[in-house]
Amino acid sequence: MMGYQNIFTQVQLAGPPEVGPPARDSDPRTGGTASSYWLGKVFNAQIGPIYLGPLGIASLICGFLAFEIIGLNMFASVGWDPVQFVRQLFWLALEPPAAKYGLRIPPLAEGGWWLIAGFFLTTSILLWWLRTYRRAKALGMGTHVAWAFASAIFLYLTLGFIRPVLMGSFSEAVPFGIFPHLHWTAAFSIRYGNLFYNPFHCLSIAFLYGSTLLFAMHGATILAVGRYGGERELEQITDRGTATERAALFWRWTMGFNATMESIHRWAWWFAVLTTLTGGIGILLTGTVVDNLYLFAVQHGYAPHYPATGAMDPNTHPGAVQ
Ligand code: 07D
Ligand code: 07D
Repeated sequence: MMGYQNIFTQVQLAGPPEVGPPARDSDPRTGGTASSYWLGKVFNAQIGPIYLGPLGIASLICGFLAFEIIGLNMFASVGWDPVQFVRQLFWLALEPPAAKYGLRIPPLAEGGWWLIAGFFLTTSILLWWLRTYRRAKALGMGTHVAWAFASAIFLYLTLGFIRPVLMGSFSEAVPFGIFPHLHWTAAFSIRYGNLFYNPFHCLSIAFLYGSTLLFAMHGATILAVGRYGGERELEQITDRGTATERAALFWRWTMGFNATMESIHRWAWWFAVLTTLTGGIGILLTGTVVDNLYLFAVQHGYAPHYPATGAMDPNTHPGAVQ
C-alpha cells in the first residue's frame, strides 16, 4: 500500500530475489538468497547473495584469530573463571608491552600476545579494505567506499602503529578492551596536556559533528520528498524532478542556498573522511612534534597562563587531600 509515509512507516517491497549484475571477474557469490520481514524493518528485506572470495575468507580468519587471542587473554586474566569473565568483561584488557621493551619483541604474557593480536587485526582490516576495493572494481563502480575506509584505517594505524613507532615504543599504543581503551584515551589527553588544545582534534570534532548534521539534514530531506520520488536521488541529478525542486527550494527558503543531488553526497563523503584524516594528523603530531598541548597553546596565545585565570589551585585549599 503506497499510503502516506512518515518517519514511522515505510514501504517494504517483496518480489523475486534480486541477484545483481554480473561481475567483471570470476564470481564465487553464493546462489542463495533469503528474505526477512523483520530485517526489512530497518534494512532491505533480502539477505544475500553474499560474496565469499579468498580475501573475504582470509580477512575473517585473521579477524577471528585476533578476537580469540584477545578473548582468551582476557579469560586468562581472571584465572579462567567464566563468571568473572562475564562480570568483568567490559573492564578486561589485553595491554601493549611496557615502555622498557621499546619496539622490541616482549615475552608473550607481557605484550607479546598484544603484538600478535594487533598483527592479525591489522591484516584482517587491510584484507577487508582490499575486498571493498576489488568488489567495487568488479562491479564497475568507483572506489569511493574504499578510500573513505582508508581514512578510518589511517587513524587506526596512527593510534596503534605509526605513532608508537615514531615514539620508539609500543607502550604508546592502545590496549584492547572496552573501557580500557577509553582509559587510554583519557590518559593520552592528560599525558600530552589536554587534547582540546590540539587544533586537529578541533577539526576532527567539527567534521564529526558536521557529519551528523549533514546526515540528519540529508536523510530528512529525502524522506520528506519520498512521495515525489525523491529517493531516486541520482536519477534526479540529470533529470531534475519535482522532488528535487521542492527539496532545493526548501533549503533556499530556510537557509538561503542549497546543495545539489550530487554535491550533498560529496559534502557527506568529505566530512566523514576528514573526521578521521584530521584526527589522525592530530594524533601523529602529539608527543612527536608537540610535547605538551597546553604549553603549546599558551605559547601560541590561545590558552592563558595558569595564574592569569585567577582560579585557586584546589590542592592549596584548606582541607585538601595532600
Ligand atoms: C556504529 C559501526 C559498528 C561498529 C561497532 C563497534 C568492536 C570491538 C571488542 C575485541 C560507530 C564494534 C566493536 C569490534 C570489540 C573487543 C575487545 C560505528 C558503528 C558497533 N574504538 N571509543 C566505542 C573501537 C578508539 C572511544 C564502542 C574500535 C580510539 C570513546 C566500540 C576502534 C579512541 C568511545 C568501539 C576504536 C576511541 C568509544 C562503540 C579501533 C579515539 C565510546 C563504537 C579499531 C577515537 C564508545 C565503551 C561505535 C563506547 C566507543 C570500538 C578506537 C574512543 C567498543 C573497533 C582509540 C570515547 N569504541 N576509540 O559505535 O561505548 O562506533 O565505549 O580503532 O564512548 Mg572506541
Ligand atoms: C577509531 C577509526 C578506526 C576504525 C576502524 C574500524 C573493526 C571491525 C566489527 C562491525 C572513530 C575498525 C573496524 C575492528 C568492526 C564489526 C563486527 C574512528 C576510528 C579502522 N573528543 N579524542 C577524537 C571528541 C576528548 C581523544 C575523534 C568530542 C577529551 C583521543 C573525535 C569531545 C579527551 C582521540 C573526537 C572529545 C579526548 C580523540 C575521533 C568532547 C579524553 C583520538 C574521530 C565533546 C578525556 C581521536 C585527534 C573518530 C582523534 C579523538 C571527539 C573530548 C581524547 C572527533 C566530541 C579532551 C586520544 N575525539 N577527547 O572518527 O582523532 O573516531 O584525535 O569532549 O585518537 Mg576526543
